[in-house]
Amino acid sequence: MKKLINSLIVLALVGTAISCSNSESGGKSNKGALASSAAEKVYVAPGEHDEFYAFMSGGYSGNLTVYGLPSGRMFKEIPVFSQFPTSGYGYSEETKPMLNTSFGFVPWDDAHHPDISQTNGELDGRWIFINGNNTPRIARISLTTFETEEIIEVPNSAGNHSSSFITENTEYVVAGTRFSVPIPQKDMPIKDYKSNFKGSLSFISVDPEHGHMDIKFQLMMPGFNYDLSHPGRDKSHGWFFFTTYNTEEANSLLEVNASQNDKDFIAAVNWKKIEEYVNNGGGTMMPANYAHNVYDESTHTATTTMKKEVLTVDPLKVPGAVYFLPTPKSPHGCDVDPSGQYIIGNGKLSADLTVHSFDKMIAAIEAEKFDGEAYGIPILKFEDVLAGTVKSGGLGPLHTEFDGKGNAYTTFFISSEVVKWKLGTWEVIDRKPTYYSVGHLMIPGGNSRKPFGKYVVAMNKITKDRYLPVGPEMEHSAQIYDISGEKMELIYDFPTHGEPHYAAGCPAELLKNNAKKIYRLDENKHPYAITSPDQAKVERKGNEVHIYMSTIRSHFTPDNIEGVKVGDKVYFHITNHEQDFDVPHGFSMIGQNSSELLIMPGQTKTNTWEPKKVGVWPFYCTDFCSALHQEMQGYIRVSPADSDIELSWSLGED
Ligand code: RUQ
Ligand code: CUA
Repeated sequence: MKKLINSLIVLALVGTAISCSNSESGGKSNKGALASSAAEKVYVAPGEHDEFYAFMSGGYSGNLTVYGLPSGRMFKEIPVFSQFPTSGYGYSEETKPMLNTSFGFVPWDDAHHPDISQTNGELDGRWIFINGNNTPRIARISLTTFETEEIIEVPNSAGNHSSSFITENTEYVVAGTRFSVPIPQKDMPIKDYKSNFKGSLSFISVDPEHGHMDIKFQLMMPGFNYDLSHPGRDKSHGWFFFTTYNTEEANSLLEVNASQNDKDFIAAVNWKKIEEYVNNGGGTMMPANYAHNVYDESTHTATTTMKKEVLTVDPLKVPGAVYFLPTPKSPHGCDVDPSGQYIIGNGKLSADLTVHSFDKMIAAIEAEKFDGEAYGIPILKFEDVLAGTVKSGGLGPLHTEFDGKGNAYTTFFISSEVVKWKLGTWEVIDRKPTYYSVGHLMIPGGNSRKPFGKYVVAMNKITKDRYLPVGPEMEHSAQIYDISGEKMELIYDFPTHGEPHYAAGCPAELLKNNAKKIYRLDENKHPYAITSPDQAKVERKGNEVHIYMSTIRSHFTPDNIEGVKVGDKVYFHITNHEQDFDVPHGFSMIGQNSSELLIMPGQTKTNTWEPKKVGVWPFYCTDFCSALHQEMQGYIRVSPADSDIELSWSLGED
């Protein structure tokens, strides 16, 4: 046991040493003639557009950021699981329900693995999905509005990490639990983990028209850690593959106790078979409690429905649906090549990569050649399913992507490098250092049938000396390599926000002409919307004051309001009457316990304010919207609670 710890420490130190030497050589080789040709490759002239979109998970920021490739310019941060004061997401009355869960309002998560919707195994540019790792959730984001439209909580899950990957016609978005837990949850001793805890793999159906998500079934698997997953594609469409670690089912000191087995498993799940079983009435409905939050674009409002049951499936009841493929050394990434033939397990404690063959797997299943079972699930023989081993010479492989030209690219965390190798011959073609300690990498479309293999982006965990220092914590660094030739060429570094784990990219053409520019006012069905500024009004209902407000360059209507009292709850329902691209107005009220609102053209949003002090209090527009933006302001007169001053407001007539 000690030995293993020691060897891990040695590996880690070797990694650091390599990092440092990389730093020097990298620094030098980036100068001179080479640097200028690299500069040309990433230079996007003023006014020109990038060739690709890149959506990078925000990790512990809980959000998703949008970049251009190859420029590395950040275009937007899309709030998903975290409140975002910049736009009022999670603060406005309309968007607060997006963050409801069975644990109450949870305004943060850890977002890891975005995946773009697909049709026939190719990116279709409709939606992007991303997982919330901490309080298990999946979000769906529209790729026309670039806003979060839906979040579904995943019950019976904990550490929703092998998620959110989608099947090749977006039939399902899949969520596997990293931590196994008692199902249903109950009070029990932790030491009784083994064989009592379970790991759920959730298959969440996606309605093809609107994208609405619904948990179709949860597969109740043995209590391992389900780390990452990818769908089969093309010939293996209908299957889903999950890496596992801690097949030892240890519950303490996992860095040692979960590294005992020489091999863990990739779980191969025939979801088509289970779908058929479920469609024929199979499975057990189990009581549950989880939130389903949906944002309606016409009312500009989200609502929460608490769901009360979930369909569970015992894998033993569906023979032929689940198999285990032995895979060395606590595999992390689980990646499937564009043809669907090769399933790659990246054993994070090994130097070699294990590649399984889908055809061999099917042959072994048909021949019923098993090597025992785990909790009744057949284990296939390692040699029978192995397609090949990549002798990489690197240390700590994590993730693999594909360029569509027969090559794969794998990141190595400990030796800080990207290794390019050939599918089928397993020979290493090239290797390039990363700065430093790379996690995931991304090729646009690199986990679909049709990758766009021009660039690979490496997302690194440690930045150190790559940028000017800004205190103890640096933004993480991404690096772009040109992969159009035989050898990779590092052409750019750029900082990212939060901790990007995975990313998804696509050609700009796929999205840019569909991006929404305004919300049409005549389609605005928000219950507090007003169709023109002259309908602005203020209503009192008990101690609630509802202000139906309009914004248009460069005034609020109404702008001055009197008759509000201490103890009231004031709702500002603000409709932006602009119908021009990129002309939002902002709204903020002194002393409000909330953020500003940023209201898009044609949209209605609501801010609340509970005045606590008598006086005359200003509000103003926060977005520099016109030459007279500084004039875009108003006052609320707040009188004592027992005052009899009538509500009144001005519509700008004077
Ligand atoms: S996981 S590198 Cu979610 Cu590999 Cu982060
Ligand atoms: Cu409206 Cu500034």
